[in-house]
Amino acid sequence: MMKLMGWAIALAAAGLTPVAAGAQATGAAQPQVTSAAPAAATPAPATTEAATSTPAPSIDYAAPTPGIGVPDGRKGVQDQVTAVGQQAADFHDNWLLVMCAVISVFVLALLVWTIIRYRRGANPTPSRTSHNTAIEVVWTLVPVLILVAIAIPSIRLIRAQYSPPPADLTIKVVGNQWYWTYQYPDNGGFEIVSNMLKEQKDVKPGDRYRTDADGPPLLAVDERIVIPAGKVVKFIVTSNDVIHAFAVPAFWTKIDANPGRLNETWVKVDRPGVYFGQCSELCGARHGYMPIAVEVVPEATFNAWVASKGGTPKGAAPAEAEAAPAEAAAVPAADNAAVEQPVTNQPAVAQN
Ligand SMILES: [Cu+2]
Repeated sequence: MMKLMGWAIALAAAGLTPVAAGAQATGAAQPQVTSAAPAAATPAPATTEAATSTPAPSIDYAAPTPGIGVPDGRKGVQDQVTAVGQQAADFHDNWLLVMCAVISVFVLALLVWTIIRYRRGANPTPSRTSHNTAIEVVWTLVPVLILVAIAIPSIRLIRAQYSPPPADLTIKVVGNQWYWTYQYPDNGGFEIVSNMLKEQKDVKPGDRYRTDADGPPLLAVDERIVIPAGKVVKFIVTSNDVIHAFAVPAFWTKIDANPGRLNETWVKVDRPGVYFGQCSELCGARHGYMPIAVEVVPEATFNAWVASKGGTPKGAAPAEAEAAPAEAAAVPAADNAAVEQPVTNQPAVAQN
C-alpha cells in the first residue's frame, strides 16, 4: 500500500514539473517588455517636478574603491562602514568564530583521545559506569554558559539594529522582476529606476555599457541610489511582484522586499564612496542580474544630485525651487574634488 502511494506521489510530481517549468518560461518572456517600460517612464516625474526650471547637471559619480563596498576575493565579511556593521562583524569575527574554533578543537580532541585510549586493543574490558554527577553537572552548565555568552552580545546587536535614531531621509525601495526602483518622498517624490549595466559585447553599438568606473560586472548599475554621508537614512522596502531582498553587505543590511508589505531598515554611512549589493532572495530567472549600488556623497553633492533628478532638497520651500538649481549647479564644481577623493587617496583612512 505504502509503496503504491509512493509511486502515485512520484508520478504526480513528474507530471507537475513540466507545467511549473512552462509557467516559469512564459513568465520569463513577458517581463522583458515591462522592464523596459519603467525605464522609459522615469523622466516623467522629473519633468513634472521641475517643469519651470531647467534641471541641474548630474553629479560626477565616484568610481569604486577596491576592497571597500565591493567583493575583492577576500574570505569573510566585507569591511563594514556602518556602526551596526562594525559591531556585527566584530561579534562574528572576534567572538563567534573564536568560540566555534575552540569548541570544535575540544570536541575533536576528546574524540581522538577516546578512539585511541579506549579502543578494544588498549581497553579490552570496558567500564560499566553509567552515572557521574560531577561530569553531568559540568556538561549541563558549560553549554548554558556558552549560550548566555552568545545571547548577550547578540541581543545587544539586535537592539542596535532595530532601534534606529530618527531618520534624516527616507527612501522607498521597490523590487521588481528584475530591477530596483527608488523613490525619494522627502525630496519631492521623484523616482529613479536602476538596471544592471551590461557588458560592451552584450549591447547594441551606441548603447550604454559597463565601464570599470561604474563598478564590477554584474554589480554595476545605470542609476545608483545616492544618499548623504553622515545622515540616518531609512529604507522602506517593498516589492511590485515577488519577494526580493534588499542587501548591501558593507552596511550589514539585508531585508526582504515583500509585495503588499513594508519592511524597514536603516543605515548611517560616514565614508563617501560606492557600495554594492544584490537582490538576495531567489526571485526568478534574472534574480542574479538585479544588483544594488549605493553612492554615499557629501550633503551638498546630494542636494545637487536631487536637483539634477528634478527633486527638491529637503527643507527648501517650493518658492525657492527656482534658486535651487542655480545653487546646485555651482555646487558640483566645488564638490568634484570631494566626490573623486575616494578613488584615489580616501580609501581605508576612515575605516581601517
Ligand atoms: Cu529579486
